[in-house]
Amino acid sequence: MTVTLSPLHIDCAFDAGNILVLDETNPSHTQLAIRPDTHSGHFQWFHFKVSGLTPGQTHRFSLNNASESSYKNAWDGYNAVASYDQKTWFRVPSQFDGKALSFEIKAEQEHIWFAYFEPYPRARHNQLIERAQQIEGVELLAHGRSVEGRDIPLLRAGNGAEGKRKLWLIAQQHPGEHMAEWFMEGVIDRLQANDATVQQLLAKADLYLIPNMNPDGAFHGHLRTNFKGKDLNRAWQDASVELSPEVFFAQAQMKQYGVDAFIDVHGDEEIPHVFTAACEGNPGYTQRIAKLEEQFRSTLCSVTPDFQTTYGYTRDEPGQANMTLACNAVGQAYDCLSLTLEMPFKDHDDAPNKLTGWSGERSKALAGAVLETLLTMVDDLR
Ligand code: GEM
Ligand code: ZN
Repeated sequence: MTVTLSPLHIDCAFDAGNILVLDETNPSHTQLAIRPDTHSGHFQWFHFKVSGLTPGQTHRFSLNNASESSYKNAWDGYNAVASYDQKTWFRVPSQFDGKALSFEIKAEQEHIWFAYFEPYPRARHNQLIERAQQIEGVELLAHGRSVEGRDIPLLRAGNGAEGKRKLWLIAQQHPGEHMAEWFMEGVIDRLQANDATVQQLLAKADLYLIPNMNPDGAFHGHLRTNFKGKDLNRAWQDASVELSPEVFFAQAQMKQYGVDAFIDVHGDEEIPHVFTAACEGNPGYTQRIAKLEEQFRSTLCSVTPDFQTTYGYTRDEPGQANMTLACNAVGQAYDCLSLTLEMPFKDHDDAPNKLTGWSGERSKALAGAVLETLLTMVDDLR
C-alpha cells in the first residue's frame, strides 16, 4: 500500500536555530544545508524543527554542504541528536558520504527536533543564573555585555576572603559547543548540593564562573564566532570592546580579582574522547606548571571513566604556543595551572553510550569530577 506523506515544515527561527532548506518538496527525503556563522565562513552547528511527520513512516534528511564545513573530517563516526520534546535527546544513526551528512527517522510523533549536540537554551541559562544567586555564598560579581548587548554574568562562589585561591572556569567561547554550558550547570548543581567536596573546596578557594562567554553566537546558531565574526579563543592578545567585548570583560575581571587556576571549557568536533590541552608551548612554561597539569590529568582519570589522556591535540613545541588562545594567554599572564577542557560532539569512546553518545547529563557529571580533582590539588596551586 502506498502511503501519501503530508508536506513537511522545517523551522529554525528560534534560539540556537540553524538550517537552510534546499528542497522540502519530497517528505521522504528533505534536502538541507547548514548556514555559516554571521560575518564568518565557519559552520558545523545545526538545529532545526520538523513538523508534518507521518508517524510510522520513515523520513530522511540530508545536510548537503557537510563536506564544506569547518571540520569536514569530523562527520565520520558522528551521529546527529534528536528529540520529540526538547528535553530527552537521543542519537540518530547518520551517514557521511563524503559530501552530505544524512540521517533518517521512523517518526513516532508529528514533529521532531534535530541538532548537532543537545542545545543549552538561553532560557535555561537565565534560570541557571537566577538559581545560582539563590545559593548561599554565590553572588553575581559582575556582568559584561556581548556585541549585541546580551548579558554575560560572572558568578563567584565563596566569600572572596584574602588568601583563598581563585579558580576560574569559563565556557562556550565557541558558541556551538553547547556541552560547555551543560558542564557549568553541573558546577552550579554541585554548589547547590553543597556537599563535602564543595564545602572543603570553598573553605580554601573561590570559584569564578562565566557560564556562557558567547551568548550572541549561541543564540544565532553559530559554531565558532561572536556577532562580529571573531573567534573569541583567538582574541586573548588583542581583545577590544568593539570586536570582542566578551573577552575584554573576562580579562578585566581576571585582572581585578587575580587567577590561581583556569579552565576554559570547550567541545571538540573530531576526537571521540574527553581530554585537555595545556600550556606546554608557553614561553613561561615551568616544571612546576608541568607537574600541576600532570597532577590534574592523572587525578581526573582516577575520579571518572569519562576522561583520558591517550587521545587529544598534538602538544605544542616549546615556545610555539598560540598565545591568542585563552588557556595559553591566562597561563602565561598568571603563571598558573591553565587548561582547555574538551568534551566530544560524538561520544567518549572509552565509555560509550550508544543511546545518547556524549550528552548534557555527562557534561554535568564531568563538572563534579573536575571539582573533586581541584579539591585534591588546591593546596598545590601556588
Ligand atoms: C581549541 S584549543 C586548540 C589547542 N590546540 C593545541 N594544540 N593546544 C581551539 O580553540 O581551536 C579549542 C576548541 O576549539 O575547542
Ligand atoms: Zn572550542
